[in-house]
Amino acid sequence: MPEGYHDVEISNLALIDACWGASVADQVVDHIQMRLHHAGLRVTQGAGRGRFRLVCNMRRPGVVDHQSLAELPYRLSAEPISIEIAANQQAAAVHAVVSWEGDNLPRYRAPRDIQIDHQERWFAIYKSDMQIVAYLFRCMREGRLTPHWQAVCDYRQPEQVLYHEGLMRFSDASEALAPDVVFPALERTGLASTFDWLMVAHVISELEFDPKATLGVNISATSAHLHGWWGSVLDDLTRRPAIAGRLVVEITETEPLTHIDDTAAFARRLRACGAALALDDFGSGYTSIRNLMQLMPAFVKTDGSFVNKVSSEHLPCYALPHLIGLIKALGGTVIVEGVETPGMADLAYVSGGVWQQGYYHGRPGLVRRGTSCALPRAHFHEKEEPIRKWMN
Ligand code: G
Ligand code: MN
Repeated sequence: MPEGYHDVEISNLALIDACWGASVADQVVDHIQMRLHHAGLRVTQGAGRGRFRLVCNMRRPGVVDHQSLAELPYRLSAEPISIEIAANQQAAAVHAVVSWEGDNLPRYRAPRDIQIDHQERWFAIYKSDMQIVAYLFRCMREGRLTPHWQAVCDYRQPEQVLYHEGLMRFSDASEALAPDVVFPALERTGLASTFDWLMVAHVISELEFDPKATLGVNISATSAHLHGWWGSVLDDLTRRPAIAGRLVVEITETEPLTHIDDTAAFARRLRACGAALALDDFGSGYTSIRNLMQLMPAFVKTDGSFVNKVSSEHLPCYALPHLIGLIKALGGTVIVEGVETPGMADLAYVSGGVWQQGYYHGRPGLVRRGTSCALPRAHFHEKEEPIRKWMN
């Protein structure tokens, strides 16, 4: 939570009003107000509709602690607000995107940006996105999402596993919603960080449950900072090094990491508590070498397109060994993603990629196969200052 901010706002209230009308917007305001009361907070009306001033004495123990305040916007955002009657549709719900006012959070996409990004199409996109995310959060609450695990294997001994990456899937196999529809909807509505918070909690509880597992969790760039829910999670991990040492956090640059100093501060705290950072889909999207040097991730996962292009019969592209060489020269451990065939596995290996992930080694599944070794501790784990290898 940004120091000194006691004001929260429903940042998608105008959008809810435009899409579903004023009475639904009023219902959303009432719901959030009620939830704030239930959280034990005294609330006064902030400057404007959908804005609340939290009147609480944070020094008085037992009233409300700093950590639960930091998580408050995410808890409120994850809470579905039924609009069944207003929408005249069974199970229809919306989510209020609750955030601290004052914009201290590193800002990536916010709900309001959808209007700028999609102009006259925004209305239809927003309604459909909200329907998707409301359904997703409902499935999560009702246990209708199942974690699937995909191993990162050693090419030479595929039963040797670096870690298993966790991927949430709908339990119902006939579910038509695919991850490449769900995740962009989460990003566009501003609810990706709330989903990440639930996912990280889930993977940590899986680590508690299975002391032999080493597990990876994906978070979006929007969640990679210390101003939101990570503070209390990292405090908890610091107290439990046996859990932290088995956790890998994967960040994808679906958005350019414009708040790189915030992301780097997060990366340092993560390393300090013994967990590992992985930069996902490297080489696609907005990846920059400079970011790699600032974040010093233990693992860098090359985007699946690279191994795919090396093995392409028409127009092969031989960037993979150079990309792997670059990452290694900078001090990272490489994971080659998207290995689908024995030929691709061989090519990735001769390109320098010992650690591999992809359908050839195993699809994401319910059962975790193979044995995890302790995560290799790169030498920069020991030091706080950027090592020469990364910064030169
Ligand atoms: O961005 P990230 O690498 O975390 O995405 C993982 C996604 O990639 C999952 O949806 C997973 O099912 C998919 N995936 C895993 N292995 C392969 C593969 O070998 N080929 C392709 N095309 N997709 C894969
Ligand atoms: Mn990943």
